[in-house]
Amino acid sequence: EAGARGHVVFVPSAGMGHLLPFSRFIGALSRHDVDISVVTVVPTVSAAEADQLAALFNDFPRLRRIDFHLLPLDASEFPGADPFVLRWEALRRSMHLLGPLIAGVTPRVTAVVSDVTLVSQVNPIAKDLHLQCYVLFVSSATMMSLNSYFPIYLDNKDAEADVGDVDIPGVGRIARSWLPQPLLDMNKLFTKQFIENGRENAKTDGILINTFDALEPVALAALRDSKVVRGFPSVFAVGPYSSLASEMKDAGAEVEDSTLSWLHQQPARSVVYVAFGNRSAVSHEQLREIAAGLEASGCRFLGVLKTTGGGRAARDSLRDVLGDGFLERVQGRGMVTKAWVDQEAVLGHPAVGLFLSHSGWNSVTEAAAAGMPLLAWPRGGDHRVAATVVASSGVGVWMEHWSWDGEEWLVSGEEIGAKVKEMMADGAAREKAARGGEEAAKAVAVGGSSHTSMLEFVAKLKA
Ligand code: BUP
Repeated sequence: EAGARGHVVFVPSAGMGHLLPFSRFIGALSRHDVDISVVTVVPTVSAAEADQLAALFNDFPRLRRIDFHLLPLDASEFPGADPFVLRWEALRRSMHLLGPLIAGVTPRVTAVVSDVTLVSQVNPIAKDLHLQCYVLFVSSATMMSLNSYFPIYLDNKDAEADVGDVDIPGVGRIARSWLPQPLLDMNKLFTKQFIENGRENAKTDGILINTFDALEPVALAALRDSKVVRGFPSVFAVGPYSSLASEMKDAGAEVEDSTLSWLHQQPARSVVYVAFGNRSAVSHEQLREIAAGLEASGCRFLGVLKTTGGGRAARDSLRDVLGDGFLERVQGRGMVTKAWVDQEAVLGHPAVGLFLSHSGWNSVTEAAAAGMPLLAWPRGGDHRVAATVVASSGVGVWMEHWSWDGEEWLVSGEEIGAKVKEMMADGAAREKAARGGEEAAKAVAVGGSSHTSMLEFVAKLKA
């Protein structure tokens, strides 16, 4: 029965950017003396998510799995909505089924940890059952401050006026152009969810974030001092997370081991690693400019094209995307793959000297942990807010004038090549990033800020 151990039920949401940090945090929590259950929805939206869940349950056989069946959602209600946002909505509309499900679980559940996309549904259910409820936030502390403050910003602004720059108390200005762009449209499904969940954060028992004190000192202090939102609950900065042992092995045939064996043959810090996450499609035109830039830079490179989730690049052959002759011309010094690579291993590899990234939050924290300089080229979503952290923390450099997804103009190969070359030669940037990596290691070591935060969270679970 309940005992002093505590029994935590995790309620993850859809998308690798959500499931990866959830399973990595669950892995870290499993080292402590608590019972853990994971609410699991099948089928997952993408194959990568199914692999990730398999890796989690494989590595931690003591985890309990609570199968959750979704009510059908009429997708025609939301024309053009992103499949992941649609799944979030389906989850949200089925969440009332969660109460009875977790009320019947043994040992008795004591706390629920919800993805932020579901918290306005999950927190009231937890409160009804007299359970603690926490948010496991999958983006930055800066983004958490935007999410929690945005409803207040809207309440205070002239109702007729457009959304503009958002001045977050204690954090600073988030320019209108850095916001996730759906937020400019109040009718978007994403915006409605964002506002409802943003209001709910402050009503939970605490927020877990994949960050660490040295990475986002200002945003963390502002949240903890309740400058952003009055009466804000505890904020546990418990990152950066590490990947699970079998994350890669379980991905089976999709794993590209040859990327690592190729890296082993390259000189130290000679390779630019280029990856824009698994959701951020880049146009063929822009990909060709990136390819031309890498070729012109004279640097070695490893490029990962979006491989899962049905993006454009996933369906076309590399030759079609990159143009005739490119792969032949760069043979030996450039490798391009569509497979899922072990990004953590790549970023930790001595041959890699720079990460050209869309600055998805998981990628930013992985670069920070590896002490790898990051050249941030945000695409959409929360990437520009993450890029502000890249720039302010010294993890890397943000090319602020490089375009959004969907914008008409291209960044030229010439400009990309010149920047890459400059950063590869920038010893000061490398030093700064390396110092960030040392801070990250310190944070998660015994006595470090993230380790201490984790122990405080575990203690609250047992209280
Ligand atoms: Br692609 C790829 N290998 O080949 P982000 C990605 N990853 O390990 P997201 C691999 O996926 P958005 C690959 O290490 C990171 O943990 C990578 O998360 C891993 O971006 C994760 O960086 C990608 O948060 O896009 O989720 O692709 O931010 O738009 O949700």
